[in-house]
Amino acid sequence: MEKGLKALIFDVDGTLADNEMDGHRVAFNLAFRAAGLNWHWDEPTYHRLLEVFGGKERIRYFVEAYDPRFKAPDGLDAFILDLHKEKTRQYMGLLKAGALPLRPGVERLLREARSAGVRLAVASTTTFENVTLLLSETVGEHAVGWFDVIAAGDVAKNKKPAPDIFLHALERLELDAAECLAIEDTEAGLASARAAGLKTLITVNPTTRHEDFTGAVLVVDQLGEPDRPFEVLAGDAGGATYADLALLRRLHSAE
Ligand code: XBP
Repeated sequence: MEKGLKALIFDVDGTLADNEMDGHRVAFNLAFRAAGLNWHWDEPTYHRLLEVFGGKERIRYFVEAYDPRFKAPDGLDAFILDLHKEKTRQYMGLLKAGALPLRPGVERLLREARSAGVRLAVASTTTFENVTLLLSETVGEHAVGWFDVIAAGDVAKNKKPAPDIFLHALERLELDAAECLAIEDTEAGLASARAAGLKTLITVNPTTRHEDFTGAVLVVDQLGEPDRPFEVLAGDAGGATYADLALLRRLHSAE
């Protein structure tokens, strides 16, 4: 039996904001410089590193793959924790400077869902405070309260593409996967959401456009606005030109 759409579960990085290359990457590099390291992640390098989800996991992978002889004075775990704290501080500085706006259609869709009584949640790999600050710096502090659940960072043991973070969000929403729709921007995010049983809409960004999104209910280049139509990359938008709740309900109820 078809269940109605009760909640939208959003990924954050790349989905709410196009913030990987100009946000997280920049913050990692600023943290490396502040720590006196000669590491620098240029765009092609970061593109490859994006296969590893989670900032701390990404740093660890980088050390092992690119600088295996690196020795941290008090051990690698403590070093990564400190370096990642500095990266979060730098990233929050970029958010406060207004460097990272929301993607087209995001705020409109959040408002529409709220006024229709469709609940909102986040399932993200990034640090919790990065999510709340992104919302308060873009929409306003009140927007944090729009979300019933912000599942973020290390609350999930296994990061995407494992389903843990979406399962955690569903548990806290006290909803079945069949009552929700996920919105993601990456192949790993799609795999994570689908493994949790969620139908998933994909809004690609330049970094993820060429990934494999087989299994998504629709793939578009952005959520779009009435005066800024999206491009449909895969699936059937039924003539819609932007993602509103009517389209999301149709996608959710389709077999
Ligand atoms: C994106 C990520 C994050 C950020 C870095 O995950 O992998 O790790 O790049 O954030 P998602 P932190 O698409 O699930 O939001 O450094 O705070 O981990």
